[in-house]
Amino acid sequence: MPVQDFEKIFQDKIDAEIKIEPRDWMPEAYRKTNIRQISQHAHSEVVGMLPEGNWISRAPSLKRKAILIAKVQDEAGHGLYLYSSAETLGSSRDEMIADLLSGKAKYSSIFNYPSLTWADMGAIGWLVDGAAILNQVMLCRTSYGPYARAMVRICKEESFHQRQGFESLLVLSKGSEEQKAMCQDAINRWWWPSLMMFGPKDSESTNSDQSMKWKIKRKTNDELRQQFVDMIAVQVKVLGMTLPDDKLKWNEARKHYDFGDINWDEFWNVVKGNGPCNKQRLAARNKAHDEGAWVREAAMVYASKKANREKQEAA
Ligand code: FAQ
Repeated sequence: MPVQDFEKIFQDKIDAEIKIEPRDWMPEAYRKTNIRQISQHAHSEVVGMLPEGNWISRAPSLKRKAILIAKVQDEAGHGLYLYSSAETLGSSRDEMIADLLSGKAKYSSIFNYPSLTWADMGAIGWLVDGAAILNQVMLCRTSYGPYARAMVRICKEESFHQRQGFESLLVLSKGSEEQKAMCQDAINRWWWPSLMMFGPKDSESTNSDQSMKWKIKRKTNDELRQQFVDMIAVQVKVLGMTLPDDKLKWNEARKHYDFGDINWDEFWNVVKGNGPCNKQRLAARNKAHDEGAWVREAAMVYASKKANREKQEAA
């Protein structure tokens, strides 16, 4: 069959909302862009543990500590589901991790900002997980089956993450003057980087057009960003706090909130590796990888001993 026929069958499936599965024929560019996006997503979950890991030993109560540990563990689990999903496309986990550790692979810009106070844990849950969920709810319907199925479980956990973040900020927002100020300061610092999580504006997004045709993405970067602004502009009022944007205003004609300009120079600077914590994040991942070498070696030896034993028992 000529390749055009394969391409037509593939696109017809996508148009009919039939999931693409690992053994199905797919264009090489579809495979590659899924590996790119899923592995970047997995790396984001793994690097995303670092800003929060920073506060586990300093959480203000046993309850907050238990919640934070559970959340950070969830992020590790998300990374694992996502690496497994990318592996079904023929990329090896070792390859993907090596690209992360060398700085070749991208991960979300947001995790290159420092977590300076306890209120940052609430702001990350509310804003960062909030932004992540909007994007990930759409990915539950992405066209590649293993990615879509991984996202269903991830979204359930992210939704708990966002609610715990909001609740934590709600407590601070009703506390002492210092706690209120800490809450507002965290919102001020995390607001603009959270908007950047959705990626460059649509006119600058190199992958969006093709990814929308292949239904890898179901909404554009700007559509999701607007949805996020509309959601948070309302929720911030419940906290009695403000967002650091003079131009934030309800637009009755558009039925959306207008908002100010994003600093795209800052975004690209962070994406290129020059954000406040890029070097620190990569150094932490490399250190963890080096120090975990003995665990990987032990697991391999155990697996091969177990396989030998099973072979002997079967003989
Ligand atoms: N940071 O053409 P587009 C989380 C790159 S998970 C860095 O628009 P695309 C959970 C992009 O890769 C957060 N780079 O790209 C959590 C591309 O470069 P490339 C992560 C970015 O793929 C919470 C170039 O710019 N979520 O937070 C960023 O169509 C709390 C051009 O951009 C996902 O990964 C950025 N923000 O759309 C964990 C979701 N934005 O690859 C711990 C899955 C763009 O051509 C604590 N990913 N770039 O060299 C996606 O939905 C998409 O990949 C987008 C970008 C929407 C992120």
